[in-house]
Amino acid sequence: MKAHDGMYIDGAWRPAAGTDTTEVVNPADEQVIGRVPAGTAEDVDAAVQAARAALPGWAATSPAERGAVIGALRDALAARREEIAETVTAELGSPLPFSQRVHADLPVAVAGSYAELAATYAFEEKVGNSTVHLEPIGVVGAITPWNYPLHQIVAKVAPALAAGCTVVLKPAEDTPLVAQLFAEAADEAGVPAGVFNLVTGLGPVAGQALAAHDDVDLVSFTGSTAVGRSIGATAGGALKKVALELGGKSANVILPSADLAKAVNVGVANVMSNSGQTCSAWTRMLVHTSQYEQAVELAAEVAAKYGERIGPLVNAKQRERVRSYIEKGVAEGARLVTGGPESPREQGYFVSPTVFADVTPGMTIAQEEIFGPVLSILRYEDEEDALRIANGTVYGLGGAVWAGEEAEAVAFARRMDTGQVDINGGRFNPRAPFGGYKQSGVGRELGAHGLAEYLQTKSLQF
Ligand code: TXE
Repeated sequence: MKAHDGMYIDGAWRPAAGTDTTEVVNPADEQVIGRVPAGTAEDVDAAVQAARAALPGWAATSPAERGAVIGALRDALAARREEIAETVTAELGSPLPFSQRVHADLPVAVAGSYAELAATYAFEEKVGNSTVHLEPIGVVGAITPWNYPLHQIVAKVAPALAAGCTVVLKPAEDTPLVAQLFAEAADEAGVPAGVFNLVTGLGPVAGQALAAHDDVDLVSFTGSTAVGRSIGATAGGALKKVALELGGKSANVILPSADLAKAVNVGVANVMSNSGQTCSAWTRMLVHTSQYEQAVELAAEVAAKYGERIGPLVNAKQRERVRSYIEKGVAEGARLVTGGPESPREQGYFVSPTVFADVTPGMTIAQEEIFGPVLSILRYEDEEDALRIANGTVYGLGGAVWAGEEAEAVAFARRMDTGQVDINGGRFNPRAPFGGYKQSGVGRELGAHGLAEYLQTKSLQF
């Protein structure tokens, strides 16, 4: 795989300050496929300085000009669809069709939405005798994870650029190659020097330096709740703005009036997708006691079919983590109906699609984010019980409700403490705000709400 041996700073690939590198490993066969520089505080500082210097010029461009640049970025990403998909397949391990359809195409849709929004967003409002100006917040430090590596980058960089901000990106160490491709696309699209900068490297070194940098105005982070909490504390201490997109333990609530087979089929597919490495995955299926055994049987059947179709987990650490959760599920008395902790293949970080029945709300596998292809099926007695279980975790990111009538599902969804709910299998909307209630995060990404995160308001009174 092609890998740059420098950082993209101030519009050019420059040698890193230090000589350390990180390996990129293909999780499907455990082979090293590339090496990228491991950034230090010095690299981060150079990138932040470039972003600071470029800020006045970029902030002064018209929204239409910014929209045109983001449109060109969208086109540059679209033109690289195959290269992006192959790169994500190599460093994340997802099957190529999924990489094409999701990892490559979704960021193109998101970039396209911000090309439009930049040009149409109301950056100026009139309120009585005042005009309110929505101005860029400044230099953004973006720290992204590996699970949807390009989507997570575009979901931060595109709205930041639309707002008139400049950016320093520290992508996940497992998936730096697609981040380098993004930098190439930004360069090709005519994003001016210093407006977008890339520093690869380790979280506790380069990520930490970026989050703590005095000259960063907003830190936008997606990743684990533990790291998010520490970034939030650092940023809060420095009184800088923070946007956090963290973990989830989303409930898929199947009401008795629903089409059970459809709800179970789609529900299992949702959890197995991307090998379960989706923060909003519906990892808890809630089924009425009268339909419980039927749902369990069907879920096990559907999950077993995913055996050959899902990719590995991203790295050995994640595989161990998922395995230990599966072992904990068994130890705490849940009923393993398919899958298990054993590796289904000799090579690669694979975990079998796994379904647990007889999961009770207090069990670890019903409370903590597993981030693997593991579904917990819980039983409820009535609607109030279902609501209590659905809302009974520290998280509130995604969710689903299925019912015979849409109105019944909507009424239930309105009572859920969560940032988004799919009604009867609703499709993901890249223009609708995405983010969490409770410990799932702070702020929103995507669409106009996502753009608003990168703005600050100034009122002029007349
Ligand atoms: O996340 P980390 P990991 C959850 C999921 C997963 C768990 C661990 O449950 O099993 O997190 O994954 C950077 N200062 N999610 O260890 O470490 C890191 O380099 C600044 C949910 O991979 O949070 C990477 O760029 N940055 C999730 C990013 O943070 C630091 C997606 C995420 O890595 C840092 C991924 C530090 N001290 C994992 N330490 C979601 N919400 O979608 C690490 N990083």
